[in-house]
Amino acid sequence: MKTETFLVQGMTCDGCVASIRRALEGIAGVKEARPSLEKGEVTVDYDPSLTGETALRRTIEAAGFDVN
Ligand code: 9UX
Repeated sequence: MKTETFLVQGMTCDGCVASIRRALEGIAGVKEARPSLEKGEVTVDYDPSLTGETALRRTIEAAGFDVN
């Protein structure tokens, strides 16, 4: 298991938090996604043999947020 934290821009309410969590937890290999509205971050626990940083990043962007 690997844990990675991404800075997310545009996550401004609990609806955003829920959709980011749902999008990331829909990826095979993602065990848990924990967005923080206060910090503007999302921390993801995932199995690096099933997914990776690029796929996670693209999923956050596809959900409508900027990530760095
Ligand atoms: Mo809240 Mo986020 O109404 O795109 S869901 S701002």
